[in-house]
Amino acid sequence: MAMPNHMLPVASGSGKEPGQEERKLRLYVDFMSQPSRAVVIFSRCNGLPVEVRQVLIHKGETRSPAYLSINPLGKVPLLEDPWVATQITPQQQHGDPQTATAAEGCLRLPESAAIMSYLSYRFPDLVSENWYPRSDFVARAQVDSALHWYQGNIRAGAMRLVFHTVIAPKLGMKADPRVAKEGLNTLKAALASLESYWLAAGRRPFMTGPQPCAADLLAACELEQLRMLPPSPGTYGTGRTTSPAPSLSYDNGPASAMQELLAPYPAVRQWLQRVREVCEPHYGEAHRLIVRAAEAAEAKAKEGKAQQAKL
Ligand SMILES: N[C@@H](CCC(=O)N[C@@H](CS)C(=O)NCC(=O)O)C(=O)O
Repeated sequence: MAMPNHMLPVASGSGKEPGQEERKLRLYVDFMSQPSRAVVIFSRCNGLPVEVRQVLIHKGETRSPAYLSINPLGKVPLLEDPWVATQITPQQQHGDPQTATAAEGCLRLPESAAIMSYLSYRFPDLVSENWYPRSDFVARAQVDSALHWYQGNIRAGAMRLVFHTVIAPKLGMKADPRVAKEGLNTLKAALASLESYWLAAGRRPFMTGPQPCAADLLAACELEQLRMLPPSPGTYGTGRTTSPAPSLSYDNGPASAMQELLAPYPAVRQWLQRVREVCEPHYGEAHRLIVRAAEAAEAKAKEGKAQQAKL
């Protein structure tokens, strides 16, 4: 693909040029962030020359002046490609548009879906077409369609539910139970569409076909966030979990609220397991922190119950 004029030529393939050290791109992430994990897993599954740098949300690092200077949006993930220069417009510099002049800077890209699409074109020799198609525009449109749907449905539901149930109090923010409930309703509708439309009730192994794409990764990582929900039988569904429970053998983390939510959707449960298996060992590694956090929360809840029982 022709490179726009304002960009410097970039190395293709592995990121290595003869006689040069490996040129690494930088990926700013927090492993508690679902789109961050998806981009890390994508990079590792495809063997990309990407250095992961952690920015801890709970420590306020996404709002620190140092991080805001490279990403004024204050969000992770962010990809930095030091080998691609872009013209930064006066508006992007946040300076006075009357006096500021355009400056050279390196490419800094927010938004997980855009990052995965960029990496697919940036490293065409490494990223297999199924993750984000380059040559088949119909296949690409299908993946784009799944990516857009994920943002407005799976993420919109799960993120609001988890944020307004567990994350907000942890960050010292006010949780709004009404928003959590709206998130739960959005998530249930999204799970029903994932089951019947995207996975064709189990006839389609992944969201857009026989192999996983970027949307499968994002949606799966978003659903893993449900591990953080406190067990509360009956809150998220009928109170029933699946029997047998979905295989969580790779980590054995607590997941009862998650199991309750996924109970009515057999194709979704099988698909989630498939995504995990296809992406191992990177999937398990990227989820280690969230599994540990969920285990700690469960232990604390049990301790609280035991204390109450003593009173
Ligand atoms: N749509 C964005 C979402 C980015 C986002 O919301 N990131 C959250 C974590 S999941 C974040 O960085 N929050 C930190 C903050 O708001 O300070 C993507 O897919 O990359």
